[in-house]
Amino acid sequence: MDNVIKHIACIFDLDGVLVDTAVYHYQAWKQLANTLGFDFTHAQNEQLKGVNRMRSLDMILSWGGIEKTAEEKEELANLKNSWYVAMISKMTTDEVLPGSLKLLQDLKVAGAKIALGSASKNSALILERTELAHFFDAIVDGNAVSTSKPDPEVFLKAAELLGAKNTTCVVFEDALAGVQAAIAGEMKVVGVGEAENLPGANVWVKNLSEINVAEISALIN
Ligand code: B16
Ligand code: MG
Repeated sequence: MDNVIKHIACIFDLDGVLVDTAVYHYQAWKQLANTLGFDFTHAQNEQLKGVNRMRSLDMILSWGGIEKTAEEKEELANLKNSWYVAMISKMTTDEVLPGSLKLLQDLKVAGAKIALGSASKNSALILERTELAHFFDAIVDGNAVSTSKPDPEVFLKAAELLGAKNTTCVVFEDALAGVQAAIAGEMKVVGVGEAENLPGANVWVKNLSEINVAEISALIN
């Protein structure tokens, strides 16, 4: 099995797969919405999973029925990000989601190539705070791509940096846009969440404790 896994590339989404930062995104977006005079719900926050910062702001402003200029939007996105960064700066290794650390360790031992494929522009800080950075052979995040999931750019770039064929990649995703991006890139997908919310994934898990190296290997072979 070890020989097989060496030819497999695993590409991990960050927020919602390795760590739970959705709670911090929620608090910061809610603070921004409240500042602008309207509320922001948990259900709305769910819709922002995997969506990049500026697109998230556009959706929130439309929910609040507010229009802003490009310059004002830039300022609002920066304000939200400053609050968000203050929160994630205090993250600890305790905030790594169940099963993530063990799976990364097992994949490393088995010789798999490992990349990050995230929409976040704050991935470096999150990986540093949670002490996960050393697992990754390549990091592709919101700073490195020009298009957002469901476009496959983030995952195709990760595969290229790993020197892997896209058909030998397994993507781990918690957002529908991310699952769609992986499918568009002709990659296998492990959906982290409910099957009804992540149609098209090859397998679904509650968290990464529910899948192991042999099962990942079987997705490709
Ligand atoms: P930032 P992922 C995504 O990360 C989040 O799911 C999404 O809610 C967030 O808006 C996006 O990152 C951008 O984050 O403002 O930190 O650049 O799930 O693709 O790892
Ligand atoms: Mg995610």
